[in-house]
Amino acid sequence: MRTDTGHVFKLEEYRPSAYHILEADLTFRLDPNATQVIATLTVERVPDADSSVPLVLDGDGLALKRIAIDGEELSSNAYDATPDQLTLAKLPAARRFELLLETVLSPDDNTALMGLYRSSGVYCTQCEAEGFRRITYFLDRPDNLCVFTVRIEAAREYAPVLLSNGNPVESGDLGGGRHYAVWHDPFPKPSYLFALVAGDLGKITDEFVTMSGRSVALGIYVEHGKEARAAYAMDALKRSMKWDEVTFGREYDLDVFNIVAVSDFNMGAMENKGLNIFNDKYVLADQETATDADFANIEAVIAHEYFHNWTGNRITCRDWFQLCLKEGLTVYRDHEFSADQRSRAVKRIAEVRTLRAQQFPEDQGPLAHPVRPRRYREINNFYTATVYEKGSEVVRMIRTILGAEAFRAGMDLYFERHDGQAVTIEDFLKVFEDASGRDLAQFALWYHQAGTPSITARTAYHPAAKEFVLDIEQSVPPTPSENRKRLTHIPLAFGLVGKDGRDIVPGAIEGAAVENGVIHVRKRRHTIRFSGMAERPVLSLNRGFSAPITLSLQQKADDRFFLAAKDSDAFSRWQAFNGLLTDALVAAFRQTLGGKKVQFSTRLLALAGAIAADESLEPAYRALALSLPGEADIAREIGKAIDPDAIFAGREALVGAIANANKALFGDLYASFADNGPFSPDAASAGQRALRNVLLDYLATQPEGAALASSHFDAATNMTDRAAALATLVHRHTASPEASEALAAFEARFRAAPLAMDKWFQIQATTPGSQSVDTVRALIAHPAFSMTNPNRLRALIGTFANANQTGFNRADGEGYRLFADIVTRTDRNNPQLAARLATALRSWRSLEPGRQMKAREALVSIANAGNLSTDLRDIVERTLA
Ligand code: 0A1
Ligand code: ZN
Repeated sequence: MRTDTGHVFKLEEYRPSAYHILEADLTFRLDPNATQVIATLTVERVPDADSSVPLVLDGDGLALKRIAIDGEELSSNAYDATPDQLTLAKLPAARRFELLLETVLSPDDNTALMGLYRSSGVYCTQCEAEGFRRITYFLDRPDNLCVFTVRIEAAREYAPVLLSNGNPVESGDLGGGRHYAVWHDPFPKPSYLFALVAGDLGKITDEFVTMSGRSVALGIYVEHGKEARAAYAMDALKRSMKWDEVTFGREYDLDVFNIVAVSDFNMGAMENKGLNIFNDKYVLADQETATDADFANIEAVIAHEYFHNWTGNRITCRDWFQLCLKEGLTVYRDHEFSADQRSRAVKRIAEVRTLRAQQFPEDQGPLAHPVRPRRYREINNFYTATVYEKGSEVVRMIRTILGAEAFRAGMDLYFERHDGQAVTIEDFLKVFEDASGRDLAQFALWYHQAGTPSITARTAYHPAAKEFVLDIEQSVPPTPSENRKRLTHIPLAFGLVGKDGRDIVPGAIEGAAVENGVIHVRKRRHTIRFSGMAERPVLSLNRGFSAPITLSLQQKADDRFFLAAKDSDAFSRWQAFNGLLTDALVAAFRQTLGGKKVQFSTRLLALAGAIAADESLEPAYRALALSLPGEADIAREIGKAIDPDAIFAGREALVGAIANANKALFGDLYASFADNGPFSPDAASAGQRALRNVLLDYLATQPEGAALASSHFDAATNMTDRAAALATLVHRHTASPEASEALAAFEARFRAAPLAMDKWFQIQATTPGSQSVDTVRALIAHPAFSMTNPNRLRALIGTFANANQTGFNRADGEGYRLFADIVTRTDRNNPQLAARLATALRSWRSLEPGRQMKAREALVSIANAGNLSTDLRDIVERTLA
């Protein structure tokens, strides 16, 4: 493992390379501890570069066995090879030459899961962002586009399946129990998209006929015996391929498209050209082991990786500062796909909840960075919610500003102009300017400036003048190393809602550009006058969350209740109700802290009942609306001096109050959903299960709650219901015999199913209260747990740190200490995973002073552990700064 050099990479220091690797012919002779890699690279000096410019190739922990140029072995004074770099100072005068490199690798010792490693005996690779340099020396940068031909040799018994990028060319026997396969990818690509898989895997196959009539052979490879669980992923793949043709005119370009599921993977999945490699949790699903959320995630991740074929692979990033170019855009595309496949309003609400829960705290804490950062020490630490989720919101805003048609014209131009190139955010914005004739210079600040902009708004109605006046002010709070912010272009979708719930169309509008229901806020302050308003409207602002901002709108309670019941925009109705709940929860927190009795308005409790029973709303929507803001959401709203125990108590009080006020109604509704027929993972059926399970959680606060949840658990015929009932039992009736029996039954049933056991770990890791630290410590010793498998570690430790506010933030600091210990231990094997886990401490400064001190001590203990990876040191130092 490389230790930290402290080097900071800067956007302005980007320089094109003097050399280009045009072709790479790679031969892999696979062996668990001594894999031989022979790379024959066709290298070309760029036209105006001098042959005295050395060729410097990236490496990471490599051992060079052989080196030759144009067939001649090099003497040792002709090059300088360290594990992390190969420098060739004496090069042929000819511009083009062939460089041969031989390295030897030990996949079984690769615990970082970057480069070539083995997962459950299967050889696989992960090269984004800088993993290819752990395989051979290379220009391991995304602007070097290269044609790869790959020959894989392995023992047939252990690795009957041999896969790489592109199309299969040849395969055959080598004698001695070994065999080979050759793959060729005609599309020049950066090294981060290289992939190889070899192992003994089961397979399902299918076919997709593209819009121009070409047949593509589809394959999904999984562990033997798990083939049936890949069917949903295959269906999602075919729907994704079709959708990209219909929605963006994008056709698939190779003869084959393969997906491989592995059980040890640092992230969700990887878009390697023609050979996507997936964390198996985003491939495997059936009703027995996967929840409805798992099915939805599989659909989204399959689509995401597939969509990268155009947004990422055919058009890639010039450098890693441009990561959002492919990620923000591809997330936007997968969001749209899911919205089209499911319910648009429900999908949007879920996206906004995720954005607020994950990106807002990042943007408001020590790890804040622009969507396109200008600096990094370790690029692995920039696969963040800001780059992905806020990056997607920025693309969504471009569409809002331009309108659907000009946006599509811009995307068409992007594909036409930049196919086969490695480009920048400036290139991306330019296509939309060219396609629409609009100036996006001010808008571009969304990419360059960190921080969540905030809008404050006030309204007044003047009946005599029939005028409605809206005052808007924008500001962006300072973030680390960016004190002064500039004003950006914020597209605010809005409606002026009349008494009957319908939008009123105003007469003249003055004070800001307003087009198609969108206010274009560009200045610090705007006073917007709507004339011809015969009645006082209620303002519905930032509809559909058209801009990722925080909004403080001074609005009377009556108006908010009105919007929650009447707004014609479903998202805004949810937003209004969610805002009312959040305010009630903040008030409950303050009452708890002040030792006062916690009280809620009967109107709010009744509205919860009305939403639950509103047949005009789809069940999935009702379920989301009734899922109260989480403890972390409430903490973010409060902002400082957080006492998680008081937040928890206030939230529990509201759950109880809603349940008490709506007992009979919830009971009847719950019963009405009881028999929902044979299982189907479709969105409508999932919505019914979601609503029924939310109702169960409320009903479980009542005297017969444990018995009800227990029978729900026993009667469950699918994982969604089983896991929901288990969570309700374990969280609401922690010490009850029903909870222990259900935990034992679940464990007995799924002991040998790791992805299902992850749910068992997660549910226990999120049990509220201080004793959960001990529960987590005990579970670390459970035979199904593993300190090296990323999914297990995230399920138990990641979930505990991110989703158990009262346990993790235990007042004596024991949660932090346990966490710091695991993070430091993980860093020795897998720096990327350790660094990601460590981000759970990013909001430590908003805690009350006692916990703040304890959290800081934990961070300092990690920093002082010695021999930290660049990944972990970068996160810990920025968090403490
Ligand atoms: N490009 C992938 C994300 C990814 C990034 C780094 C990885 O290294 C372990 C793996 C995957 C995506 O957006 O899906
Ligand atoms: Zn991606």
